Amino acid sequence: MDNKRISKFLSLVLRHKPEALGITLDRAGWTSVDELLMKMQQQGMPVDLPKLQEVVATNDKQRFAFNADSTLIRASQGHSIAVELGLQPLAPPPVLYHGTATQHIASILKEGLQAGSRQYVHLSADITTARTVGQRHGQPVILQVNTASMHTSGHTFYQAANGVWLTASVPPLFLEIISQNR
Ligand code: HQG
Repeated sequence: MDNKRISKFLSLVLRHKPEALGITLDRAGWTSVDELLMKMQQQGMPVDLPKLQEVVATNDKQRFAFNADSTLIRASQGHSIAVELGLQPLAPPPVLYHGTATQHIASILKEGLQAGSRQYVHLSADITTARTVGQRHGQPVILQVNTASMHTSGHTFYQAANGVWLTASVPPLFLEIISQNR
């Protein structure tokens, strides 16, 4: 099993469907490393601890994290199941970016950015990352989010362990299209 497939499988069970592997996550999203590896081996995915450590360390978006003594693992963001990541509210940089695709724009400009099936709306610190996120959905469109005004208006922001910015929703008032097909 290559690292990318292992990462995709971890995203599935640590963010969305732990029951697919027969594991449970605690309130903060952590699960036992030993149990995860045992259940994966039982289901024909022979991943050992060094391999898991390599996948976590080399993951392109640092999607996963171990606890201090490496007995537990969780996804750093992206959950659709309710977990309390224990993130502290943090003042965002003055602007952040959200990459989406053309087919979502009309709805976004009307309703704002909604978390949908995930816990939070995901925002990027740079345009390049936002474009990559948008490309996953189709022809990318980059929205600039006026996070300074949002923060002043009382919206709460968090930064996940991997640097992704999270907030509950973004009203249309704070959005501006800055790039389409550029
Ligand atoms: C759009 C990946 C219509 C939103 C990425 C997006 C990210 C609306 C899609 C992370 C809308 C949701 C998250 C509205 C938002 N009307 N469409 N009102 N509000 N949308 O995948 O932000 O590789 O749940 O623009 O890199 O694309 O999985 O969110 O197009 O960091 O680690 O609805 O997932 O990371 O799509 O991606 P998603 P996202 P990973």
